[in-house]
Amino acid sequence: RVQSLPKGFVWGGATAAYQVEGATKVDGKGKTMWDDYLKAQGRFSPDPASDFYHLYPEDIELAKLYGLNAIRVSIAWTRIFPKGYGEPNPAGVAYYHRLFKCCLDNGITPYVSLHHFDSPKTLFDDGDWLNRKNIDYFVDYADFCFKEFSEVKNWFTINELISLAFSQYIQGNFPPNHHFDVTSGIQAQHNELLAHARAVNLFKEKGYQGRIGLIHVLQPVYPYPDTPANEHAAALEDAFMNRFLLDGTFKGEYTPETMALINELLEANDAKLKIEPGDMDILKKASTQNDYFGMNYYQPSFVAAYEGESTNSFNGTGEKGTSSFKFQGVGQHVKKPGVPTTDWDWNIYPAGMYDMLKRVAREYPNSKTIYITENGLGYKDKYEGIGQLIDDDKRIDFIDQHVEALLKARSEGVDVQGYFVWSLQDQFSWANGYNKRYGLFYVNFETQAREIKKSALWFKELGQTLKN
Ligand code: BGP
Repeated sequence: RVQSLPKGFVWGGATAAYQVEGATKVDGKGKTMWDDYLKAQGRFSPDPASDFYHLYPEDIELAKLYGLNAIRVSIAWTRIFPKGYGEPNPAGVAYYHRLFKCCLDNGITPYVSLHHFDSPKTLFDDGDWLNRKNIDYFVDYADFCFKEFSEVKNWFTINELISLAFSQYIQGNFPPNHHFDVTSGIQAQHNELLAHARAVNLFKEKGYQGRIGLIHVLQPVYPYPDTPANEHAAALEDAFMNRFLLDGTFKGEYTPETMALINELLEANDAKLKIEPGDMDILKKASTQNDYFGMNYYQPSFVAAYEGESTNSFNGTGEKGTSSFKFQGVGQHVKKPGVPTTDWDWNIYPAGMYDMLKRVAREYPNSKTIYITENGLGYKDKYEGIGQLIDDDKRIDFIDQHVEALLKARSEGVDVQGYFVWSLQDQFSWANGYNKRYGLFYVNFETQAREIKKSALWFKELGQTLKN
């Protein structure tokens, strides 16, 4: 077990606006790409989620009580600009000032993302990130927030560019539910990178105070079994999931080696990427100006070569063994014996975090300081009644092993300065609903009462080592 945290370590919990706030129809909020979609789907509602819109003082208080010194939150674009652009909505602006004040008053530093999977519905209908006009609107929104919320000193532009592109256009579990639409999948990645880069360049040009970066979820891809053909499959998937975005972010170019892999993957799928004149200059300029890097880590994939047609099935119910993923001309996901998986078929593999931290530090020095901005275990926690401690030893083991991997990388020179558990409290999961819980604090979604999990006690104990 991890015994103590390094001095000055950021020890936080993560949330995202749409997953915790609820209150999707109040105070002038505009619709996101999710509202009508979830309603039509009829599986679960984003209201009231964890009702963080009203209960944030309680959750911040809990964070403080249980030894956290930081929180990740995101601003809902549609609370500020209900249509994504136009006149700002004063009630939305006021809400975030109240939230940030509450964090700061309690000694909880807010780390704030501008986009966490919740594109405004109006812009989504117009093509979302595939429409370059979206980039202009995003930059205007970012500029407004930088200026308005000067109490925020730690910014992230976009959360998990790949998850959005991949879930929307490849895996098909986020709206608009395309499967293996590879052209859109790669184009969305490039366009999101441009939006990020333009926001960073603007932040620096205008001399805003504070730090800025973005968040990538990194998913190491290992060949299994380790043969030359499977190694190549792993390299192809890695290029699509990690390398293209890391290159674009921290090198300001897609290197020839990266593009060779990407082009092979595009050709195998009859797909195209369009880069317009000037795009690469924007990426280049931003590539050295990120102040830090937020790395989310959950799991690796194990991959074997695959030449058949693309097909997949997404496990969004927690019925173990129901997922599959086969990507034409790229590879197929396989299970590696001995690697445990969750009920949602996610591999549990802490060494993957270590490998990725080392790789980023080695290959992308412009990433500078790294924070683990999400890591955690989705689990069907069992409610024990009001005031009863919830036993989540599995989660403690998971977090403990990952923090250990982080500290190992750190002891070998990787500049990693913080860890945010996903998630602070139980919340709404985009494609899985409410039975996939991640929180340190249990949320009774019927009553909105919070209960303490054992993992919160564990978190507190380690948090206390920061005070010594
Ligand atoms: C990340 C997202 C989060 C969150 C988490 C867990 O990709 O940034 O928003 O939901 O993964 O994923 P899930 O809810 O699908 O289990």
